[in-house]
Amino acid sequence: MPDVNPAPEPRTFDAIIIGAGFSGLYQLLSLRDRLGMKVQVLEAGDGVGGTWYWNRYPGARCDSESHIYNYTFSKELFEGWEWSERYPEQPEIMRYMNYVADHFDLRRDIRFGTRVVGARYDDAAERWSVTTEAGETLTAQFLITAVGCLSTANVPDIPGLGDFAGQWYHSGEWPHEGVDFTGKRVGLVGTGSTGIQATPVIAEAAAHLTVFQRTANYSVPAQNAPLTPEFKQWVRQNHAEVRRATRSTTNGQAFAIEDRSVFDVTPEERLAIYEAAWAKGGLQFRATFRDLLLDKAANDTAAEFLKNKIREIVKDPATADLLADIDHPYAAKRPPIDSGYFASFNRDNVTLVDVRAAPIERITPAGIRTGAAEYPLDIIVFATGFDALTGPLLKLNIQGRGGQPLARAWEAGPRNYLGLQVAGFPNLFTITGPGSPSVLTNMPVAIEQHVDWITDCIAHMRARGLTHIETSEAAMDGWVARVNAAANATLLPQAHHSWYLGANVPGKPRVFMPYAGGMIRYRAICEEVAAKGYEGFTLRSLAPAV
Ligand code: N01
Repeated sequence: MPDVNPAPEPRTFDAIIIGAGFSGLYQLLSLRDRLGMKVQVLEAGDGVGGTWYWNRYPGARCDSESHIYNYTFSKELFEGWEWSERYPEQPEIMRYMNYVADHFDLRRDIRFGTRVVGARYDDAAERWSVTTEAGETLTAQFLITAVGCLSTANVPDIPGLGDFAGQWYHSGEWPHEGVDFTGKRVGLVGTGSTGIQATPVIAEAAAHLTVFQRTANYSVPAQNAPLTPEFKQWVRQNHAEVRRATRSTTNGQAFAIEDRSVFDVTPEERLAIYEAAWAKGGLQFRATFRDLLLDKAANDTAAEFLKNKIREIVKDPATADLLADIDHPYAAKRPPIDSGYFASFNRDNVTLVDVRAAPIERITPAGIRTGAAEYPLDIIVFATGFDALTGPLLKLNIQGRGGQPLARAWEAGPRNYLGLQVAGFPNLFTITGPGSPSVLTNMPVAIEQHVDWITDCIAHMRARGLTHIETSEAAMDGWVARVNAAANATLLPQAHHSWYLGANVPGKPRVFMPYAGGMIRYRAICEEVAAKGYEGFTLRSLAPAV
């Protein structure tokens, strides 16, 4: 006779991981296959990919070069994949993520279409209790967030958006079926990395594109191209070298920052260096001199070069002036790279609108109205960025010991230890959390380091019969001071409206969030903490029940 009460699906786990992007997939693999733990990944999307699952906007492409924008922990995995272009496009990254999930049979432990709406530390049980949007509750000893840094869309609160008669989209929540711009009048708000990638692609398709610029931005050409068969072969045969290279640089990139000052060379030599870097393209422009991000006078030379390039490319002098009217040091905001951004403004169907001089006042049924004019539009694209770093964590409604909300603990800005743990939130690990190098690096390198550290830490605990780990207020105070000192040693805080500082979200505390001391130093600190028996953490074992 069949069982009338079949065993309910197991809802208790050793670890719950939230998110199935780069971080979640590797964390699942590490805990399940390395440590033999019972793990459940909860993922809001219907597939793997994380940030790349949602960011499908036109022109979406990674700014790290493809051969280093992947995992390097497995030689076999690395050698089984081949990228097609210097910079991978979003669909190719999605194919890669699915390749990884298939290779390690990860999907069986991922629950898709499952959005986490709450996570509470149960003081009595000393376990995490996680609630999904469908009302289900799952519990686990460890809770690990793998929610990414840029996964909470920032749609500006502009009056009238609800009245717009056309369609509007945010780049980070792009419809999977795509958007047809043919014959449409499109307005694009935002000129960060996303707007700069999307502009040339939308301009090709739309009847007219109006770009609403509040803050002008630098950009260096990506010089994207298909990879040659020789380069592909070199990559396949050099897994160890790629891994070594990306682990030996400050930013997790394959290029090192040159050990020379802007002022070690003559102006002519400097110009030749900048020209060569411009021709080579990509983020390594910022690695041409060691003091670009340390000394304003040094930075000014790069800024001037890049502003001159804008004036050379853009034919209309008034438009060129507006695009080159940049108010922050080069690379103090995340430096974009592009494929034809400035040249797009030479097209007859592209217009630049200065919304710093005349801010957007409201969205009308017909389009966007600024202080100077009304622009009729069929489609509005918001490339307005994200509630970065803290947004994706706070959205989870995490409550620690005694029901303390993470939002309250972080009222004045994020406070944690190594970007990994918050006092009062035992057994919670935040992969690439604020206070870690994360967005200042090539993300897969930072992710592998965090996941390896967390996995080693849990292995250490299990080997000793320890069940709980928690950091302290004192450790957090010390770390926050180091994060601030690292940022203040650079020009990064000088971009007052950058999302690194939380300045793009009204009401968000202004705190420089990522650790700017570099990946090498950060890795060494984390290794030292572990070597000293997890200094700054208390490890203990739950008293056995009597
Ligand atoms: O967002 P942003 P993003 N009215 O915050 C403007 C990563 N990324 O999506 O500077 C008018 O940088 C805002 O103006 P201002 C990368 O780390 C990676 O472009 O606040 N304008 C700014 O121009 C990147 O840094 C890749 O004055 C408004 C823009 O919107 C991060 O994502 C590709 C406005 C937002 O720029 C975020 O980039 C793309 C308003 N009310 C992105 N509100 C790859 O590597 C905001 N803006 C693939």
